[in-house]
Amino acid sequence: MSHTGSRSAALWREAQDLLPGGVNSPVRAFKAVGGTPVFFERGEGAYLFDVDGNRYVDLVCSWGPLILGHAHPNVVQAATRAIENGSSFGAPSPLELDLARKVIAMVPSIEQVRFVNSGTEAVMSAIRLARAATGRDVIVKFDGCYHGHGDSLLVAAGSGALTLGVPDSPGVPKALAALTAVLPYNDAPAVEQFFAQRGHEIACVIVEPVAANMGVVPPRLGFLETLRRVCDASGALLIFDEVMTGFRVAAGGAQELYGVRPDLTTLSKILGGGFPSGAYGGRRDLMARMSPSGPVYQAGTLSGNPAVMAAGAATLATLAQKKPWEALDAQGAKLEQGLADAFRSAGVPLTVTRVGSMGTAFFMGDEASDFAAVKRADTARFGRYHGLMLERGVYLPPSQFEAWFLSTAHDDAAIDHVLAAARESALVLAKG
Ligand code: KE4
Repeated sequence: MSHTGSRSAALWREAQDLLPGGVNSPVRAFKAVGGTPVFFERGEGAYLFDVDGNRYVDLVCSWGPLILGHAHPNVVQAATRAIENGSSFGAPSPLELDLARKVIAMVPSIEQVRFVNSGTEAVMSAIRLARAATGRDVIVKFDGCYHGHGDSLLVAAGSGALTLGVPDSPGVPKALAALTAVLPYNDAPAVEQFFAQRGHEIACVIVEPVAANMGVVPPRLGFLETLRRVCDASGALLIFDEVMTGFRVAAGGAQELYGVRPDLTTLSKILGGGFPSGAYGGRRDLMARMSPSGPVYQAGTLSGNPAVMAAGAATLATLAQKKPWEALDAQGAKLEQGLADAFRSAGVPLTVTRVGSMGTAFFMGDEASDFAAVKRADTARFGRYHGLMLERGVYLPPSQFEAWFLSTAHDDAAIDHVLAAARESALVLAKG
């Protein structure tokens, strides 16, 4: 199967003229894996169909939102009904209360919630709130974690553990980056040391409770508890960025799975059922500070959009009814074990990490416990693997440092197809 079929290739040539780098989000351009992006025109359940009629098992699921698979009838019906009544009112509607009730019921630490339109916007707003609530400017993030493209988060680790950050993109002011400290993920002693020296300066710690933007790296035992403890001791707020893990790893996300409660939570992806969405929420005393109930400003023309609220509510209602998390974990385990077996028997080093229905296959032999470790993965070999799997009808995220996702539509037939393709690909890679 040629995945660079004539129509995809032609569209890709035109795309590069119309859009910077040919895409609307960088990772889609296949730069990390080589080859040219595939253009899709339809999704159905666990499958994507490209513009040349090729079918793929989709392990990207729009980077997480599609936990019910593509075009789930409950979501399609809800969004269609909503939009038939008009696409936007720019005013309150019952639909936003419907989704708010569901979010507050499902996410343990959320007492009040505000909807926005992306994960980036949710994170930017939560950080502004934390800075306002504490009167402090310095924030802490972790190496290898991604929290959207807000300036304060596009920051790399400074030279020493106690120094503050440096811009990770042109256009981010040095002065702003210097207000972000970047610590090593899963390194509780480094967190303790930093807070012992500078805890009184910190507005918040923001963390992916399961890191998934360096590939999936689960939290070490006690790491999240350490964050909770140092925040309590220093007066800093703890923000769980559950854009990926929210509603994915458990009904109440990672904070339910690991039993650690943040002060604020950011959400997106599954929240909107595949529509542009975002939310931040948490303790009522904190959220009350947001305009117009309080002085902290944040606004959005299409926040609480009726079609988005309807799609999100249908998604969460379907999850609450099906309670699919054990079944998703079982399918994830089947995929993890099958991949490990395929590459072990081919003699190709592979480390598979996973939490429920999200995981990563790192092309390396040692443990994937933090950013320094996963950076040793063989990205060239991953690039070849990505192409081999694409030719065998499997659409993997086009980067070694991303997660694969399963949906409730990924039945045994879909998983078996992926594992058959992986066995063939492993043998090809073993030949060098
Ligand atoms: P958006 O602004 O892209 O909706 O969300 C940003 C964001 C925030 N927090 C976490 C934990 C995230 O994973 C993301 C976005 N995730 C990436 C996937 N690694 C989106 C894919 C892309 O950038 O195209």
